[in-house]
Amino acid sequence: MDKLFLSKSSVLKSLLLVSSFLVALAVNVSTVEARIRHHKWELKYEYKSPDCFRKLVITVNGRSPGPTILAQKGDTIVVEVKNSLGTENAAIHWHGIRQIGTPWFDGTEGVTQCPILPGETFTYRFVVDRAGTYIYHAHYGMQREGGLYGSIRVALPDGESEPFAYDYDRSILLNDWYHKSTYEQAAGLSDKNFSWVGEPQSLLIQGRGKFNCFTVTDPNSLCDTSNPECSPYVLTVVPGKTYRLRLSSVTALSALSFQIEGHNMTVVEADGHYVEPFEVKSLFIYSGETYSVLIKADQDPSRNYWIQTDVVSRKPNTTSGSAILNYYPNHPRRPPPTPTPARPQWDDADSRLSQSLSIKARRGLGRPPPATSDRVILLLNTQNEADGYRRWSVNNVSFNHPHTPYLIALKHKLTGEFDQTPPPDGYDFKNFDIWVKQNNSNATTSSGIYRLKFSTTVDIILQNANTMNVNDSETHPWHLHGHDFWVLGYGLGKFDLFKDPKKYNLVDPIEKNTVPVHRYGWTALRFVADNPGAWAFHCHIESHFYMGMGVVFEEGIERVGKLPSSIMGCGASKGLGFP
Ligand SMILES: *[C@@H]1O[C@H](CO)[C@@H](O)[C@H](O)[C@H]1NC(C)=O
Ligand SMILES: *[C@@H]1O[C@H](CO)[C@@H](O)[C@H](O)[C@H]1NC(C)=O
Ligand SMILES: *[C@@H]1O[C@H](CO)[C@@H](O)[C@H](O)[C@H]1NC(C)=O
Ligand SMILES: *[C@@H]1O[C@H](CO)[C@@H](O)[C@H](O)[C@H]1NC(C)=O
Ligand SMILES: *[C@@H]1O[C@H](CO)[C@@H](O)[C@H](O)[C@H]1NC(C)=O
Ligand SMILES: *[C@@H]1O[C@H](CO)[C@@H](O)[C@H](O)[C@H]1NC(C)=O
Ligand SMILES: *[C@@H]1O[C@H](CO)[C@@H](O)[C@H](O)[C@H]1NC(C)=O
Ligand SMILES: *[C@@H]1O[C@H](CO)[C@@H](O)[C@H](O)[C@H]1NC(C)=O
Ligand SMILES: [Cu+2]
Repeated sequence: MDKLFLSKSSVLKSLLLVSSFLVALAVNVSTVEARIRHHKWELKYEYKSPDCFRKLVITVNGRSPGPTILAQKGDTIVVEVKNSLGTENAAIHWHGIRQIGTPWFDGTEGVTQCPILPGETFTYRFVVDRAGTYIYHAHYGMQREGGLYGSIRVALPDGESEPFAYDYDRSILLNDWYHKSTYEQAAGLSDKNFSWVGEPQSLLIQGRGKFNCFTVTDPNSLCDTSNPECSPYVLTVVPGKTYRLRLSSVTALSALSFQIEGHNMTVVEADGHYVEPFEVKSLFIYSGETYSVLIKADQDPSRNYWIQTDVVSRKPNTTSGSAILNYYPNHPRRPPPTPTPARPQWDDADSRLSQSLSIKARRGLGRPPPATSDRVILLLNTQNEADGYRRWSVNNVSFNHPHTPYLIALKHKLTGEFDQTPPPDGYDFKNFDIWVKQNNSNATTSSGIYRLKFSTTVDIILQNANTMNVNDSETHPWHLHGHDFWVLGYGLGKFDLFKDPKKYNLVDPIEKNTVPVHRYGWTALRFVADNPGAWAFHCHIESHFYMGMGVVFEEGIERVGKLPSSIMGCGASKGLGFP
């Protein structure tokens, strides 16, 4: 018996050896064979009716949202973008991809590249170095809200598995939708007679929404609620199975809630990082954020359920966005027998702050942040006027980007191309009243940037305040390019430079690339400036960034390799990069 047992165990051992060899081989094969994923895209304006109202939409290969990029960690993504927009420039940002070693393919017009001119083809080439849920979208003017966006899903290498189990994986993009063109909106925002974009006309789930066509008064507009382009998105589930939903928000303005009638969701991933799981009935999601949630199809399978998104944080004037959770084999178009779920209270700021605080790194899988930082930058967000124009400013400086992209100007030492005075690291913190209606008509505009010492640790505190309207403060989702940051804390009221850092979470902070700054509140972040390049950090609300709510960080520019000539051609970069 003993002998048999022994020999059995040695057989087992050698089996184990063989299988671990196979695993190692598989790992090596997948690293060696990290694939090149080649995509050919054409951008076009086409008439579409995503919410039943017909308007010109930017499509990628005929679609909006564009095609989903599927890849495995370590793969190289190559996207050949042909700009067939006719009379409009373009640039595409790969949101959440850090572009390590390829800062010139971040896709941020004015920061990392010249725009892609109509008729031209530009090739992006970058490595997806971490598994997770990401997005891509236009980063030229307010072009994203024209419809140029899509999902990126990066899987783990073969043989590695997620710290949670699921049967199926689905990507769902959330968006708000305007009927006016980007140009009408931009013209209103940049007029001295300021005209605000207003609330969106509808909310889209995976590119589909429903506008109430009866309210259309313009006889020339085409709005048809029976158009199949605006039939609701259907998520079909098999009873008993678990689904991983990869939710991303690309809204132009709105903070959203997302819920599925009768089903709780377990949050497991945020911006490509594992979250210590927690359950929600409603997920709050801000523009530029991505989450994975798990849902189990464990409810009465004889019916369908509502999937619903709503505007929160601003007084809504937009009907809910709806989709259908379809239990197989029910008919996918069969409406749920129940009324649509109640909206979460739009002004329930406590629930939103509380959810932000719940998002922690998964135990044992988070990277701890450096214990201290080398530099602290306080960024006060205010609304004001500059030269008679309504603007958003950071430390009294409203951002205007120059004609020559920073990356090129910095690398080629074209010092005349942007303001060499860096914006301030803080503001008159003690005396500033964040609760009072802002009344500063003398903010300055500048193209100055923050120069960070390479490899240093930087803390950023984003401080929110009242706008130029009485009793009004808005939620701003800030997005950092080229990095993830640790979210060290959120608070309400004025940040206290001496007391609040003592309460930072240095144990299990989540890493993210986008965070909300809550109304009248602050958010503290920490990141290491170790990715050579020039990186935008800005409010992800289209009109806010357009109105100056952003900054640029430079780090390690001397380490940036030779810039590809394809990013050049505008401003002072004309003729650069050509022998
Ligand atoms: C896989 O690659 C690693 C490092 O590249 C090497 O040490 C290891 O021996 C390789 N394994 C196999 C099975 O080839
Ligand atoms: C300012 O714009 C509004 C529409 O947004 C218009 O009704 C008004 O006449 C304009 N005022 C001036 C002085 O141009
Ligand atoms: C609210 O929506 C209605 C109907 O679409 C529209 O007429 C009105 O201008 C909107 N109000 C605001 C403040 O956006
Ligand atoms: C969802 O969570 C709530 C609160 O934790 C609980 O009361 C409810 O029963 C859960 N619903 C389902 C379907 O699990
Ligand atoms: C706004 O600033 C102007 C100029 O400093 C001042 O005259 C005015 O009283 C201020 N208004 C308020 C409401 O603070
Ligand atoms: C911003 O500039 C205005 C006008 O120059 C000044 O009154 C105000 O104190 C400044 N605010 C801050 C926070 O520095
Ligand atoms: C803005 O600056 C102008 C010119 O420097 C000055 O006359 C005016 O009083 C300033 N206004 C405020 C509100 O500081
Ligand atoms: C602003 O808020 C304060 C405090 O809550 C309140 O006393 C005041 O009436 C509000 N003002 C307006 C115009 O709503
Ligand atoms: Cu904002």
